[in-house]
Amino acid sequence: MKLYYSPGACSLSPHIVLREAGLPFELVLASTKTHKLADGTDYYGINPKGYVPLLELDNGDRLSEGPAIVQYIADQVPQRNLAPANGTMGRYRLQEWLNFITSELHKGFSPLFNPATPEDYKPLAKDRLAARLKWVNEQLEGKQYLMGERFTVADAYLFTVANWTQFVGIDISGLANLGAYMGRMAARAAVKEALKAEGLLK
Ligand SMILES: N[C@@H](CCC(=O)N[C@@H](CS)C(=O)NCC(=O)O)C(=O)O
Repeated sequence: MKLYYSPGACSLSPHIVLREAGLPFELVLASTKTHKLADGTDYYGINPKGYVPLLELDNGDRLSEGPAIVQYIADQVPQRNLAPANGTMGRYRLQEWLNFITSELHKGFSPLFNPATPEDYKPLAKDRLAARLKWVNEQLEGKQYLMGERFTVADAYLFTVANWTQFVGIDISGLANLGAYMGRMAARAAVKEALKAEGLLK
């Protein structure tokens, strides 16, 4: 498989999951600014949406949208328990998290990274994200991971987006559960390997 990614972007989530899954894959850098690959290939020709992540399967099929990609990877290695089984309430709970992270967190950060966003909108966007993260902090009370004691693909996604708080000036130092969770996630071998491979950790 090939994962089209950009360092530190939301593609870090499926990147972590591929490593947690122990599956072989190739990383292909796709610039979110120029929309070109390192060799100059137009990325829009590969993913007409222009964004990462994109997973290319060995049969050539291409799957986009982070929440779908991470579930696909989890389902290739059911023995690793990266997601509750399809059709169970646990899977719907996982999807509830993935949808929350994608729509309420991830897309809340996007305007903060966009140079075209008017400055006076940014405090509003940050306050909204801070309120959402406070709620996540409460949900993590007494839990190791979002779904309980076990890591799931939703954790790779939450870690990826919550990590962006440091770049946009959202202070999460008062959110003790979230802080401890981020430390636990950063200590996972797959997370460290993914960060290293993206040039984000020495
Ligand atoms: N709905 C997509 C959004 C992906 C997305 O926002 N990707 C960003 C990086 S975090 C990107 O590639 N932006 C560049 C662009 O949209 O051209 C998903 O959840 O996978």
